[in-house]
Amino acid sequence: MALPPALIIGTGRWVWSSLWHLMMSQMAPRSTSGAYQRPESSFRRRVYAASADDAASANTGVLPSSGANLAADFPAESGRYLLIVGEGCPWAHRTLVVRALKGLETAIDVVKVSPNVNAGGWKFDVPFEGLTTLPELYLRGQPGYRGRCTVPLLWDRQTSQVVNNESADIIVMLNDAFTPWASFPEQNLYPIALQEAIDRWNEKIYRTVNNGVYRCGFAQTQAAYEQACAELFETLDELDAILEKQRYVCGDRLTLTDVRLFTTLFRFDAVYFGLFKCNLRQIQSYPNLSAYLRDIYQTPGVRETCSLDAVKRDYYGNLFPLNPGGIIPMGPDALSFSLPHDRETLSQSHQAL
Ligand SMILES: N[C@@H](CCC(=O)N[C@@H](CS)C(=O)NCC(=O)O)C(=O)O
Repeated sequence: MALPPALIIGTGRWVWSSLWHLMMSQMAPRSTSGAYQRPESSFRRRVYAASADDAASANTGVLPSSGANLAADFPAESGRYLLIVGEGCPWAHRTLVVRALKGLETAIDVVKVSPNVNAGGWKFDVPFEGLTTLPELYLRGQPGYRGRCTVPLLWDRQTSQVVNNESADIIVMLNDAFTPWASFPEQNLYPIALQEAIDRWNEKIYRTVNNGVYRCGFAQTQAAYEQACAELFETLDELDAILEKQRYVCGDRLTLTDVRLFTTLFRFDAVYFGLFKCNLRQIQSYPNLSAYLRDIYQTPGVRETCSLDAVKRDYYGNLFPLNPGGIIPMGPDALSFSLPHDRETLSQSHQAL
């Protein structure tokens, strides 16, 4: 005799929602109100410019000061440091964009990881120094490490240590410390004159947009989701209005703020709109934000760091609690990023230096 449908439905809902809460609590730590709380990055050490003259700008105070002169620990050198990245990850993508804009390809190698579908976490695309997974590398750098094993990370080959695994720090170091080996040493994405505006925008855009999309997608209550979603679109509306009059967020030159905003906007319509329920509007329906997104995408070097297929594969294929069927949507069409943006005239200098 068949089971009554109500029993099947009730049991199925109970089992699935219990598992969902369990998996979400592992994947997305939350507050008591169900809001997503991103864990702090564990490694915040700094690569120092070999001499003060080498720094692209004086960025004292940007990274936590460690007191004594650490230049001896992590001096900038060509070929010594590695960036470990996952192509789908927006935080790792920031580091690839800055590396390309500064022209640091010969000074800093990149090693790629991909999601470890069944075990969770990241694994190397090609075994790295005899290791197959990213947690193994973190453990090599710090025996006994029990924190999260995230990308991006800056790895010191010479001392086998994780220098830093916070993208916000790494992009400042890439901008400042490696200028002697940069193909584009004049490219300064964090100029002193704009640092206050850059820091102010970064803080707001991080909270409401970069991490805001995660606060929507990883919310575990309706109220937490609605608050994150409202804050996200309030900032996007504000940015769209600002970008009507100026080419970049902090004026007429490209800065770290634009890089940080870009990697979230690039993923928005393909992933965050649907999977993370950020669906009050698509970026393509914002006239200025969408042209701005195309403008940065078409800045020399940036397009090569972008893979929409990898982004969709990593999010839809691996965030199991959000997409248990694992089906990857076909759209949107990445070709739209190459359409004209017509924003050159907004910039006095007419170029992105
Ligand atoms: N605040 C970090 C966040 C990095 C991060 O969360 N990366 C994700 C991929 S998008 C990750 O590696 N997650 C693996 C995990 O949490 O175990 C940064 O900006 O570098």
